[in-house]
Amino acid sequence: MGAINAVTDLALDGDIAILSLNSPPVNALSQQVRDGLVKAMKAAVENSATKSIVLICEGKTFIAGADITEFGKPPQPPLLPEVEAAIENSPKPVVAAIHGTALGGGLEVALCCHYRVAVPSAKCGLPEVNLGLLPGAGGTQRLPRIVGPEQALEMVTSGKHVDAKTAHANGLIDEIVPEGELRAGAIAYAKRIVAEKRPLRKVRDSNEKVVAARGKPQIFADFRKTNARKFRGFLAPEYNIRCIEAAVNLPFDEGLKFEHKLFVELLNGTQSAAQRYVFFAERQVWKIPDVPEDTPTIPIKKVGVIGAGTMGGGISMNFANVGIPVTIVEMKQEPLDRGFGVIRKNYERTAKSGRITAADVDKRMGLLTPSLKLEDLADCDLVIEAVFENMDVKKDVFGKLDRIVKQGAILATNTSYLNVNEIASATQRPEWVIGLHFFSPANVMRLLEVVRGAKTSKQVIATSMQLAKRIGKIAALVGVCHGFVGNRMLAARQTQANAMILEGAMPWDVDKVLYEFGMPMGPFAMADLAGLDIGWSRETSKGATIRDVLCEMDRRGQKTGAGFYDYDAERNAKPSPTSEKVIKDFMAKGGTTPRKISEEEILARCIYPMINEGAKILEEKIAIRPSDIDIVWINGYGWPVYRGGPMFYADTVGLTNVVAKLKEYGPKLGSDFRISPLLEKLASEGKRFQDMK
Ligand code: 3H9
Repeated sequence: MGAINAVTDLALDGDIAILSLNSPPVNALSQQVRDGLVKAMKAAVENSATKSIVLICEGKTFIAGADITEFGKPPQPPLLPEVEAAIENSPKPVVAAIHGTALGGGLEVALCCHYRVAVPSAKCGLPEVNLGLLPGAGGTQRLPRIVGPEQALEMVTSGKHVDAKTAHANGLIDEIVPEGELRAGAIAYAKRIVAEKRPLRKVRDSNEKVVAARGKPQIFADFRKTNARKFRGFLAPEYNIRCIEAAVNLPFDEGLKFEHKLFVELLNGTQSAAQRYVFFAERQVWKIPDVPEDTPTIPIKKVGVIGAGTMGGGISMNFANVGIPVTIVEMKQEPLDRGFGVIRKNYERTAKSGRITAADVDKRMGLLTPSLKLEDLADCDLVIEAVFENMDVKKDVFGKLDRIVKQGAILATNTSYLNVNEIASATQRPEWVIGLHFFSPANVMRLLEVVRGAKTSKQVIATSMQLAKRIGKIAALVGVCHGFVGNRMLAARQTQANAMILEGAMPWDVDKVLYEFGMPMGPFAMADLAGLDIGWSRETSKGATIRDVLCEMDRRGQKTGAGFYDYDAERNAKPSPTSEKVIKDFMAKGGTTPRKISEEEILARCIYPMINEGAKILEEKIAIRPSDIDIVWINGYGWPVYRGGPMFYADTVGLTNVVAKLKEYGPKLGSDFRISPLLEKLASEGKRFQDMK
């Protein structure tokens, strides 16, 4: 008894052995933890004074899974199945005592215990799918034996955590013990098991639920069909489904073998490598080298938003959702009323779907105050401007805000392109000015680009990042340049997409390639969705671009039923003979003979110039690290997570290949195109973006 190793301890409480783990931050199953568990189990079993064993964790959580940092390195014994066998085959009952989260390998270990107790705040889940994996230590075989194949399918493919109450109801947890009394509750439970001489219950032996689903392939066919859109492009959900199918159709040990085979395949594949990379990227993005974590922040108790349009309304909802009151200012009553109407409708739609209650709608609406006067923003702690994208207009607004808003408040612009330093120069307090670039629809999209001006104070940056977390966003800190990180790279892609439709590719050819690559839609479908007339006016239109001509023909995108595509009443897109003619006429006028452009060229010319732009962004220190760029693209533009973002993707392609292709297509990329020196340097040194320090 006593310390087994640095992270494992065994103690006696009467005849109950308490096996406790203490491996911060999340008690992940590192080699040391696995080793400790095997040794501690052996010691507990061999100790004649022990009748039962309680497995419990110190710190904020039960075991949160395998140690993800060990993946991709040679496995070090003892492996997880050995740990599990030591527990499951113990002749003395083992009780898992769960608090925080029992996730992945953590839940798999708990499933090898003979009984499980948890506090009400605990959660269980198999989130491996989010890392491009499947539960590879028996989870796919044991879980359906407890909760049934339907619920198991849902849990392993969504990765969602189940709360203790639900877990108790579906048999995953045997007993809920009072909050804060886990240890005592688990010991009491273990004593009861011993006193009542309960059997050594092994999940692996419980076949009732899986047998009941045998011969019903429809369960799986239906599940695949319902989720086809959500799973598009991902390998892991399908592999998880196959494993649950195996649990239903194969004996336990064969199911385990099948699971192991598929797990290894996923683990060695690029998708999981990408998704594991994203897991860490999402955590890195909050870390700002020159803004320490203990930088003081400003309490944000009241927010002002200027503009009740799509952006302003969406931005305001984020704050109301977390209980922060917002004053929304418009210049005229009519757009103000319209904006409030749209917000209410949005909330009501969410309420209808059951995600919030009718009372929530009223509460959130009650936090929003309409106003026609900037003066009403005087006592706000943060004011976000979401007015027309024009420098003069923005400077005018900031000049006024500077005079009206109290000192010590953050003045933020939601500009998506403009120079935040110039906007800040319209005030006497540029250190209080920052860009908060929300993505449309602002109440839905997870990304926030926090744009640091040359003079923005660290306190303002720290507050903005903290606030982003509070409203459920993922924030990337970026520097000032035209379009910041996301839109600047988007422009590089758009230039090529526009060029290619003047060389012979049709908009739907380009879109198809990007859709198949995994993007939610291609650039032309996206333009149609956004509206081709953004920033366009009939008065100034010169008919110089295809977009000009389409707008002049009132083909302004989905909202007018036509743009690059034709749309039916349900807004289904069809390739349009009209826009095809517009494009061909354009080419004829320019004397271009259309040529067949291969899918490979379309992909390379869309993606590689983006990567090149990303490299320039790094050179200019507009982004802190390559993975921040990937976070922007995944969360702001729907870049497929299983490709890890453009910079990670470049690493998988190999930077020398990227450079070679950029050189090959060079003459077609436009006279302004230059290869980034950083990209060339990394390529010539055989390095990856991930190797940048
Ligand atoms: C698995 O189990 C495979 C098995 O089926 C099969 C094996 C054969 N490993 O998120 P936080 C770090 S796959 C290593 O900010 P929170 C994290 O990087 C695994 N490190 O805290 C961060 O480090 P830093 C299945 C991990 O309170 C720190 O811990 N399990 C791991 O917001 C704090 O993390 C999962 O996928 C790990 N497993 O959330 C669970 N987990 O401070 C993944 C975390 O240096 N983890 N770290 O940035 C989570 O979902 C959340 O971390 C959790 C806590 C909910 C636990």
